[in-house]
Amino acid sequence: MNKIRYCSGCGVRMQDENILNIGFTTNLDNELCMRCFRLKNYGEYESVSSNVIDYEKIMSGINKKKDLVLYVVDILNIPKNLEDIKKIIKNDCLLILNKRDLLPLSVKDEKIIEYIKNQNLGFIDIVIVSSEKNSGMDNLLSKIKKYQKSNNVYVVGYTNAGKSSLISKFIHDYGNNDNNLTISPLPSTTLNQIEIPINDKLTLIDTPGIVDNSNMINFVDKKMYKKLNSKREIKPKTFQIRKNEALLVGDLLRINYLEGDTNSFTFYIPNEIKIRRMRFKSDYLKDLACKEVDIKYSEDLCIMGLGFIKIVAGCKVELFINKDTEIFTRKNLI
Ligand SMILES: Nc1nc2c(ncn2[C@@H]2O[C@H](COP(=O)(O)OP(=O)(O)OP(=O)(O)O)[C@@H](O)[C@H]2O)c(=O)[nH]1
Ligand SMILES: [Mg+2]
Repeated sequence: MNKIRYCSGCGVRMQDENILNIGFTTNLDNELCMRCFRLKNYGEYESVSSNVIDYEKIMSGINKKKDLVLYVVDILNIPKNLEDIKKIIKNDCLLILNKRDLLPLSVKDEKIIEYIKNQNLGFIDIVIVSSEKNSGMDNLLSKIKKYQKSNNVYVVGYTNAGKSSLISKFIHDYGNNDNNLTISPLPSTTLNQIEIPINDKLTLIDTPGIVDNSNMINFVDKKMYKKLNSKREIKPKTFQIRKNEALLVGDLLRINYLEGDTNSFTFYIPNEIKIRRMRFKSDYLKDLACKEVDIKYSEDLCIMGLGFIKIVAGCKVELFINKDTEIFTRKNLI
């Protein structure tokens, strides 16, 4: 009988029988499955359908225990209803806002923490980190020590939030093991839960990301994935806009300004995505779904996967965008 081995990059059970199935390796003594090996060594991305992930089993396993859960969220793309995670996980949750490096340094962390605390969503605490820049980790470690119920601490969140990246930094900063977790800009990189002992008091458990079907990342090509997964501090771009003017954001989004006074739109989106003015009368991108949005005074327009636009005055806009991408408004975050 074949021995049972799990890939230390994505957690999948390895097999040496079918190259077309996940977990394939030529040698069951390898640490990594072929997909993780290729990703790490050659940067070759191979997407995997999230259907292969047994979320129900993983999530119900977490619920059966009282262990602390770290809920990792991409700070640029904070979900509309952060508290929805509680429908899936009943454990104590520490909210981790990751990718801090994307927001300008001038933004105050305390302000963002207050903003979320004021919503009383039931998280036991909120921590802001950057896995990329390895910042905020000491603070996170001290909060984990404060709230952990046992050695085991689960790391959950939507796909691409940076769960594996965060754990890798923990291994690097506080652990004595090798770091083998696979990290990639594609959704569904981690395929099964993986236990990573950090020290004799803490084991982090990486889990596959929950797939958010309303995230733009699902509808773009690999080149655009990389752009949306930026590593550079955002330089916010402000546009003054008036009635009957239009803006084009990459080839992803068109904004028609329908009603309202002269307004100011400040874009917090990856620098790699270009924004330009376009003719209001042009038909460009009009084949995409059209969504009308009423924006109140001091609200952000959030576009899941792309980032957000800070808007000053109330107005009405018309957006042309992929039909499944979620769009919502919220009070200005910053
Ligand atoms: N700018 C920035 N990018 C980050 C940060 N943390 C992670 N990333 C990037 O986000 C992408 C996803 O990272 P992963 O660690 O694979 O995310 P994950 O949550 O484990 O994803 P799944 O395994 O698919 O659920 C990669 O391109 C990372 O380099 C961060 O702090 N800042
Ligand atoms: Mg992962």
